[in-house]
Amino acid sequence: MLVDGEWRTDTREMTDDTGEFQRTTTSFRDAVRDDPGARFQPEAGRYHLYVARACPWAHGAAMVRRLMGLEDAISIDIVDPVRENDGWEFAPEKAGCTVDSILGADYLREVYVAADSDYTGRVTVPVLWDRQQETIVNNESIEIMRTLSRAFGDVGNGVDLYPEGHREAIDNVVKRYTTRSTTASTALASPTPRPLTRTPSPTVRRPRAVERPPRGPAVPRR
Ligand SMILES: N[C@@H](CCC(=O)N[C@@H](CS)C(=O)NCC(=O)O)C(=O)O
Repeated sequence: MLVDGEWRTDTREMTDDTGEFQRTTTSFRDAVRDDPGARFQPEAGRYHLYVARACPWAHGAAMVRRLMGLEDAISIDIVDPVRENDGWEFAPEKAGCTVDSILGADYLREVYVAADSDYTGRVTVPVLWDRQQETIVNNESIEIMRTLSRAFGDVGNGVDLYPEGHREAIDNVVKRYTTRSTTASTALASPTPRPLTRTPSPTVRRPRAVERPPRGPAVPRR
């Protein structure tokens, strides 16, 4: 995480002892509003989304961008899905990943520091960036989803993702999605919260840069 704008690796992960996800407070909590006094006004070409395809929260933001027909209006960059000690990294050489087309950064943390040089907190995806004010509008997925689904009526396809008659059901899903330590798919699939069973998840590693030398002949056992 970043502490006063400096990268630190001696901090805890966002999981508790059982491996459950622990949500921490995010810092950039503004919204794009179609309102003359708003700091962030809806405009095609002004905003940019940073996501990782491995992240369910970022995936939600990317889905709303697409469902609302905002692909041309809101650009997107995709970090390496494997996050290592230096945090989210731009790895355009990998399939499905991109450069940072805004700042040319190597790591997403540089985007956070560009928004706030003293930033303290985790460097998470998704991030909604404003080209005009050169800052992060918001880094909380559910709020980014709301912004994308509500503020860009004249820019996107006008689909209503919050229709009358379904709002209570939607709010209930959102509440569970944001308050329980579940993945979105668990929250959507089960009508009542169910205990999480713990299964060991496979460790994903980068391919080795240098191939191991071939093993020598096996030593026969006695
Ligand atoms: N508050 C965030 C949580 C997002 C989040 O935790 N993203 C994870 C990936 S799924 C992340 O970027 N983790 C990096 C870290 O914790 O250092 C949201 O819902 O937008």
